[in-house]
Amino acid sequence: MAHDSGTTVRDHGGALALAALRLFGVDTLFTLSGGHVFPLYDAAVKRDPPTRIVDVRHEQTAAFAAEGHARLTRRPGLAVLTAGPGVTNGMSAITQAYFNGSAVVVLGGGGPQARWGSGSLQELDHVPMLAPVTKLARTVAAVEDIPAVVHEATATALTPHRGPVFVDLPIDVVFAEGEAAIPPAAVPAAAEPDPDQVAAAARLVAEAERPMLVAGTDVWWAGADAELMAAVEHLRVPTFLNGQGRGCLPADHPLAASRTRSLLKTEADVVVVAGTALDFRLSFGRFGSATVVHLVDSDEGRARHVDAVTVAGDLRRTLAGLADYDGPRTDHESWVDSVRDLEAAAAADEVPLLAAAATPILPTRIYGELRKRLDRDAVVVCDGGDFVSYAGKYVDVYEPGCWLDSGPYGCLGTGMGYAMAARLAHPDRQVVALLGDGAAGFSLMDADTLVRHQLPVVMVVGNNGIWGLEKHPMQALYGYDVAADLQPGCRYDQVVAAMGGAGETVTDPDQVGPALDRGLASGVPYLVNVLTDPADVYPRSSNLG
Ligand SMILES: Cc1ncc(C[n+]2csc(CCOP(=O)(O)OP(=O)(O)O)c2C)c(N)n1
Ligand SMILES: [Mg+2]
Repeated sequence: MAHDSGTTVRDHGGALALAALRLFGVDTLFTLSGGHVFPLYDAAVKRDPPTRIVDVRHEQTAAFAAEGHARLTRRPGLAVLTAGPGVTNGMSAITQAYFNGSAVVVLGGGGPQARWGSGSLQELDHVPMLAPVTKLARTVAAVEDIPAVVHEATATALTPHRGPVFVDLPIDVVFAEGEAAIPPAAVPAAAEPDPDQVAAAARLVAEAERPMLVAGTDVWWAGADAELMAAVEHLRVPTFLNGQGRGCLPADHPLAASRTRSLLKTEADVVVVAGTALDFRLSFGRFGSATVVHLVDSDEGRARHVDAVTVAGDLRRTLAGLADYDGPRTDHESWVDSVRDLEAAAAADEVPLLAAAATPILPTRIYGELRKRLDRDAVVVCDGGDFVSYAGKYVDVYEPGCWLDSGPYGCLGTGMGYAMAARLAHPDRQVVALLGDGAAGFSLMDADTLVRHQLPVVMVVGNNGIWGLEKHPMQALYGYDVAADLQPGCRYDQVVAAMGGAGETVTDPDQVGPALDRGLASGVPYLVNVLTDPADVYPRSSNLG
């Protein structure tokens, strides 16, 4: 039975919840089994159209997968977590979604309302824990209220500034039957930016001598990639991309920059930051003496710690306004040319590192081989420390929605969740998950989920046998390190093979490329375990994330 918007439905709570979500385009749920949430499974299987159930091995993977799915499809990602430990296991991933502004809906099972306080199995009041890391956290008290609450929560998740929401469904509420209307899926529009402020921001950029722009995650969520390109082409601004902004301007666009970040602090006189926070990744919004223009998707995005010329509202309209600017302007061509020359020189300097023949293998060699093999629309997932810092530097992104990193919360353990989300969102593309050996340990058991659900991805482990991003700094600070070593040469490929996938260990730099080829051609979850040099330290400078 299909549930149409506006129709009144009589059904159990699970069916009422999924009916409300279906109208927002939710067709997949990520979960790990628990009796408290059985009605949601029943609805997923028996109501029409069915909702795909991806059952994982740890709830953090379910919540990371829901976030990854949301970030790649720009539809709400759905995680269904059972009461108590199911919900608490999802907390880090939900928090990461909060920091990333990702539209994730978490439906939690809950202990029975009728016996609340008597010590039921897995009874925990989730809402006070979830409230600080969600846009909305609510317990539904009556089955008839489920569609309205789920609808309000989903619309809230999708409203800029986006973020996760949590709806608690007590077991006696979700198993009950009730009658309720399914509200139509109307997502409130983003606020209109003030046209005078948009014009003033455009003029600042147009009249600058050496403007630069950084575009981030919310540009992609706003669907504003075309407007971004039009704006920077019209105003002639060298542009960096970070987070989910990567690919909104193709890496080989003449105005795309990635290797000259230090110019933001040393040369730029106006820095425009669009759709991302002025956080540690952007030196807290301080760029030498440059005037900072901050384009944010909502009032909550206004930075309080730094003075910036801020325009709040729909980023599509704001960027379209920049593209329409027709006032006075300064010629930027020599500036654009000088940035392009510096970018080309920096890229030329990288060539020997990308081809390095050293043994143990340098991480840069892995990226050199990967760059030759990645399609323009490949989806790349990053989970780790130093190893994936190189990805930020050397993986060029050509299309929007092709990149999943952890974002400013920096939680390790995303790998398998993000990888399965990528494969589900893009069944026909290359999906490559780059994993530190430490990071891999958080989620590798969920390679089993990739196998069971036939979700082939290539995993590449930069296996330096250490928690490199912690070991090297501890050495630098204390002259010794502790709690920073892993098993050298550990056979993570055999872990995946044991679960029904495949893989291999690589120690010869000339075998990295052929191993990647075998992985990409295998059609199964395939782990390329590359033993890398533990002495290699990522050269840390300004980090745009
Ligand atoms: C859940 C979580 N625990 C701990 C950390 C702290 N941390 C950040 S990077 C890092 C080391 C990662 O090691 P690995 O994945 O092996 O990558 P490498 O730096 O060795 O390339 C650690 C432990 C974190 N960010 N998230
Ligand atoms: Mg490591």
